[in-house]
Amino acid sequence: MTRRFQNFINGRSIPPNSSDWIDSVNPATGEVWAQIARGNVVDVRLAVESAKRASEQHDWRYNPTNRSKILHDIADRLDREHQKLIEIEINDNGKRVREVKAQMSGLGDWYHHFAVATAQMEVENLNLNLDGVSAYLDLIPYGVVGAITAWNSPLMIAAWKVAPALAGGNAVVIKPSEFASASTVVFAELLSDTVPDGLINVVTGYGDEVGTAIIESDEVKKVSFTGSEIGGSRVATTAAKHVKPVTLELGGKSPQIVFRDADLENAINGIMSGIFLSNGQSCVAGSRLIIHDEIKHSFVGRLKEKLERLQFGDPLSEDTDIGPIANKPQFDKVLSMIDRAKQEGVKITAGGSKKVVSGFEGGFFVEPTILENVSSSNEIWRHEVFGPVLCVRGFSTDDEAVSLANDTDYGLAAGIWSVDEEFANKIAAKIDAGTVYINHYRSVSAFAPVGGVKKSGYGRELGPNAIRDFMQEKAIWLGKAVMSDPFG
Ligand code: TXE
Repeated sequence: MTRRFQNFINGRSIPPNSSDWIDSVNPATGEVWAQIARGNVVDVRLAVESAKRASEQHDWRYNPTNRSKILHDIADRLDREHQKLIEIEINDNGKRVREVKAQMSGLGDWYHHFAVATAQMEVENLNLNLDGVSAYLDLIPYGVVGAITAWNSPLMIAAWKVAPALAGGNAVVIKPSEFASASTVVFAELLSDTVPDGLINVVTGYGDEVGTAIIESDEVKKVSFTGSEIGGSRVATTAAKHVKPVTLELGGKSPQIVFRDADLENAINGIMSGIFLSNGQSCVAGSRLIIHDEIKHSFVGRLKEKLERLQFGDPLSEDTDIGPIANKPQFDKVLSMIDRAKQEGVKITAGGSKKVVSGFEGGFFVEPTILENVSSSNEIWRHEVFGPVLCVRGFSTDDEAVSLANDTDYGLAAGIWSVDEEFANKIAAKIDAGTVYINHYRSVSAFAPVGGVKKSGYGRELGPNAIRDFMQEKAIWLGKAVMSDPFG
């Protein structure tokens, strides 16, 4: 019997109202390893009602000290038991165990961070610069927050929404990607005796069924989405009909600019980390290398040498450098985009094909790929692949480098490699992106906001405003003097 992952509502695992299930395919084998509940609007209604009740509990809504304690309890539980989540997530999205271990061992840190942050929040008195009145700012929870997540890093993406949302006095209904839902369900089950019933609910299923039902529910007052541009646009459209705020963490086509004076070993590691770790399945993947003409050939040559040494294999093995692409649609998308690039005259300098891995013949493996002779009109330059595909273009002047970097409809992240930090900061100021890394790439911290400009979405996650983004400001005024007769 295939293992089944049910919805998690009001502190319990329950089967889907539809009695229908969706197969989960292990991308390393291409075989079904589990099934998830095919949730529907009835499940969503149950989850939202449960979340509403939990969010209205006095000791939750009005007691940040209690919220801080529960967030610390969540973090402690994850610190102790995150190992139970590792294999589950890898079975779903094929990410390498070395990366997933690191992500899961740090999962509790996101909840610790917001446990501390919520305890530090203070009432803010407003300087009205008016006589006879004073005012202060009250921050009130939305109540029920919908969190819609993607398959590339399900539990880290969920943590960036759930931890600040709970810190802000809300309850959440999470809809993970139908391609990788299992670890989110197990996460909620793991916390069942740590978190008051109803604060964390998980309804699995399709985006246009469960996702839409969450957004359309009257009691869901805010939606936080991570996924594709088209998914985000549909989410925002549905939300707009219900006058509901959304945060959109969408795709990117992030540039990495390497100047002549760069520390090339450092830059090579930064480029490899940016596009070939996680098979480039990261929102901030540095998929466009923009490099000075004088160093391009040798730099690309060294990248190729590094790629040739990488080992394909079982994502559960510590020896594996390259695991499978996360799911079949994504596997097909990556290969078809490479094929179309070839037809458009792009040159394949490395990789470019699927890889048959011994023992994993049914897996979705793709060779790390380097493309040259790319022009601004090529699809591969304009659109997110979300795969291990690096486009390379040269430049001769600094202005040309900036112009190429900004030659995109997206603006999530960018990398700048130059030992002249003053110069690098001047370039960073000209780059349209939510995050710019200088002589570094891809790190994240709860203290630094994450998010994009242009078609990479809007709103931010993490950073100094993360909790406030899940709360609403209410100005409370106090009259200090008798009001004069307005018609006197
Ligand atoms: O995204 P989707 P997918 C990009 C990447 C990838 C593409 C598709 O380019 O190739 O998106 O990936 C839910 N109403 N990124 O399929 O479809 C859906 O069920 C409500 C970049 O994962 O956007 C899932 O839970 N919900 C991104 C979530 O949205 C809807 C990370 C994401 O699914 C919905 C992942 C709807 N109409 C993919 N449509 C990043 N920047 O990190 C879908 N969903």
